[in-house]
Amino acid sequence: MRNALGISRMAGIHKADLRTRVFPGMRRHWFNEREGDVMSTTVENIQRQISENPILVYMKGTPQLPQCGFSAQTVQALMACGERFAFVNVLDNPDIRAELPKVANWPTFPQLWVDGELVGGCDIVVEMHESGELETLIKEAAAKHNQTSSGA
Ligand SMILES: N[C@@H](CCC(=O)N[C@@H](CS)C(=O)NCC(=O)O)C(=O)O
Repeated sequence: MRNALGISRMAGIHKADLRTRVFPGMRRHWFNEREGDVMSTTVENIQRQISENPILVYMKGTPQLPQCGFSAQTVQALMACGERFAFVNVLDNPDIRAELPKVANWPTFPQLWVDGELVGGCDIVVEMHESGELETLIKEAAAKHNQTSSGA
């Protein structure tokens, strides 16, 4: 599914928001927040998160401690793919919880975004996981990103 944000890659280097974290746990990294990000609007922060993180899930709670069954099922499917992904806990970010459904044209959480595009919520992710489609999508996104970041 195409997202409604019309996001394009942003020029320059942006460090991810503090509130965007990378899972799985043993290799987890917390990114430093750019000073300027404090001045950004919520929509700008969302756009940056989506453009900087090839595999990103907006969820309730954290991958270790999901606070909703839909988010739990989604991260379980995602973790089964074995690739690093970023998450944003919308319970810690009420501004993002309020804005993202409007700009994404998707009313609920979780939301999985891959390569700047909205894949869908729990039902779609679980269905794709069962068909094997999710793993293919995630592996391809991770491989493409690894290639790009190694300068290949
Ligand atoms: N069928 C949806 C279920 C998700 C859902 O209903 N989420 C609700 C409850 S967690 C939600 O995000 N409501 C809006 C909100 O809490 O901000 C899916 O596939 O993701």
